[in-house]
Amino acid sequence: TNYDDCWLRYERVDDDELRTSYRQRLSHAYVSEGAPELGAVRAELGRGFEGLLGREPHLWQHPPRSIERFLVIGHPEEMRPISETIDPDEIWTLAEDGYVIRTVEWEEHECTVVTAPSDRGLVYGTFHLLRLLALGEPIDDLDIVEEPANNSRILNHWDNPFRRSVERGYAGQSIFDWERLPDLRERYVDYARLLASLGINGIVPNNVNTGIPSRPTANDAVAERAGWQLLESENLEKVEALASVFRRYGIRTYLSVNYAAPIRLGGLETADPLDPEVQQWWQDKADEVYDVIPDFGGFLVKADSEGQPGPYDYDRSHAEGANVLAEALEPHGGRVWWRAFVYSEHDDRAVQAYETFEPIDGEFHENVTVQIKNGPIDFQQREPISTLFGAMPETDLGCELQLTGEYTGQGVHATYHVPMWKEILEFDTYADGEGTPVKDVLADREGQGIAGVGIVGEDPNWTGNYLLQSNLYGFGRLCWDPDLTAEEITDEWVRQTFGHDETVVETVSDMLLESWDACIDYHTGGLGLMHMMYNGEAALENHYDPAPEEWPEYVGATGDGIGVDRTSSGSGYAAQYRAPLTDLYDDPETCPEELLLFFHHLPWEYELPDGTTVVQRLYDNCFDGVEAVRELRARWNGLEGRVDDRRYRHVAERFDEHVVQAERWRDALCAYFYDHSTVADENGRVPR
Ligand code: BDP
Repeated sequence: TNYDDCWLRYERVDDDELRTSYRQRLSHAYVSEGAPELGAVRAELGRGFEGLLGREPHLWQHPPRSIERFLVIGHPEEMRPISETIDPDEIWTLAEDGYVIRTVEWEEHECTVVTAPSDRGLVYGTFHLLRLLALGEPIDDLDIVEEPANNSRILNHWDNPFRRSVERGYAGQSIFDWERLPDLRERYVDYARLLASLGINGIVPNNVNTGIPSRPTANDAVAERAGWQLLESENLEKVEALASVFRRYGIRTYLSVNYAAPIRLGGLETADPLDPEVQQWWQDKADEVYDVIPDFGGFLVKADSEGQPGPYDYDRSHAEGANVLAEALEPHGGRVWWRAFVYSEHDDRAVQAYETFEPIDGEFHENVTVQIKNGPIDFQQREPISTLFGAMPETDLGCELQLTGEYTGQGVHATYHVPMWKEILEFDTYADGEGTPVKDVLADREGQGIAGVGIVGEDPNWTGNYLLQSNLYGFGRLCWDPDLTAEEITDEWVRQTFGHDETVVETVSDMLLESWDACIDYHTGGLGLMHMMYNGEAALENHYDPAPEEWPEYVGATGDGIGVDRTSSGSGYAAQYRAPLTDLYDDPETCPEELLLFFHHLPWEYELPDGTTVVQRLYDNCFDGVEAVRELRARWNGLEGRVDDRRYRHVAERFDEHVVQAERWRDALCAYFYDHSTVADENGRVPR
């Protein structure tokens, strides 16, 4: 193909001993048949072994008696080498998506067994085995038992059907070609493979902005966001075609739907969720969708947010709003993912999601998941963790993360999000006393999980900047196992992507792991400020260039100080946390420095614990951030000759631009801090 294989490159294993051992154990494969997922398993084995081992496996429909060692993939009870060596109860009691990979002795044979309670589990187990080979791990004595921590692991595409633009996409057009569907593209299969290799089990292929704003808008991007049309009867066949590809890889398809669909599609007068005709319309629509797509996942909804219609149009609560869809999906096993990203005119946007949702905890149907962005503002470089994760014990919750780098340098800056996501998932909410991190809140219940705003587009490398493939990889791995460390995930990605040259592995890993800190420093000054980007008048706002003066309410710069008072006595955001956190953030002496100005408005010359003033720290961090990016570039440049030329040059060019942009941010921010504070930089770097 003319696009990249990402981490599924399957390059030849060049260690002779390992390759020999892999070949001896795996060249003959007895693989169960039947389900479409097993077709995917066989295809992947063929592709993987051809690359890694230089030959496709011999596939058997019965145990190959004459072969000493072989691979067995199938369900327990179905195949003797499995049923006679592994207690089926062990498998049937695993989570549905779990699997076991084990070396067993069966009769005269040594078998490598991959088994699982579901077809999807067999897909995951197969990809895991291939990953072991790509990572050069020994496989002589395997005993791996895996279960995903999170039940739902979903990608949200902000892709606009029909025009194929991608909202906040920086890697070209949408890969989904709705005009041509139900005709399929090879690229769908390859995307499904990438996702399945990580254990992603759901996709929403269309933007949460589905068009039809309840208020008229001058924004012509809205006309492009015609996602509501996918629910039209004649388009469901297209959705099913796409779903049929993803289904083979264990991935369920969902749709973003527009809350006013009963009006727009059904010709009703209202979309009031308490109106019986509206309820009937959703039920009929759900029946129709499931007739065409029997394993349809459900609906994702952005309601009453940024011009999208919602229950507030009818004075109904968000629970009433979500429940009507939930009732329609319920008989079919579908689920509503209802976004908590709701805000309107308010002095402090940070407090709004909690004010909207916390009071209605417990009022949602069982098949509704409230999908909460990681922070209270909007995917900023670093935010405190949303108060809602600790505030809705009676509701199924999902965490929404952003893979695409809307605020972290888009397709240019090499900003790796995994360290940020670790910080989010490890954050202690105190929801159930000390030791209730976000990852446990999410893993606690079946109707929960993690959703990520996608990053791929038509670009040959999928993600704009090649290095940003790591964000898709890391997202999937963390959804599966949030206990993995950032270092482990990064090492896996680099080895599968660039091979095992230790200099490359170490250099690229360190670069990625340090990139987020640098990004925070030059984009924000590192003390919790945010939202200092340029918006612009264009159809879709820019959100890339610096413009600290554009959103004064988020920055709180005045002649006497900077930051926003969000303490209990300020906007009240800090008071939405559980008690120990409220106290922590309320007091500038205990508030973590990296969030200080998010919670407090402080004098420019307020002294930090080491004696440096706030304004001086802002200057210093901005300069340090640029230095760090220069350092990243230098380290990448040191890899010339160790990474193939095409990838080397592509990334090197991005780094040249990354440095330029980091300098622009530093200069714009420092000038702004100086203008308001009139305090000179001690080191004379900021023009006066
Ligand atoms: C903001 C994006 C906007 C999205 C919105 C959302 O700028 O394009 O539509 O989030 O999450 O960050 O709905």
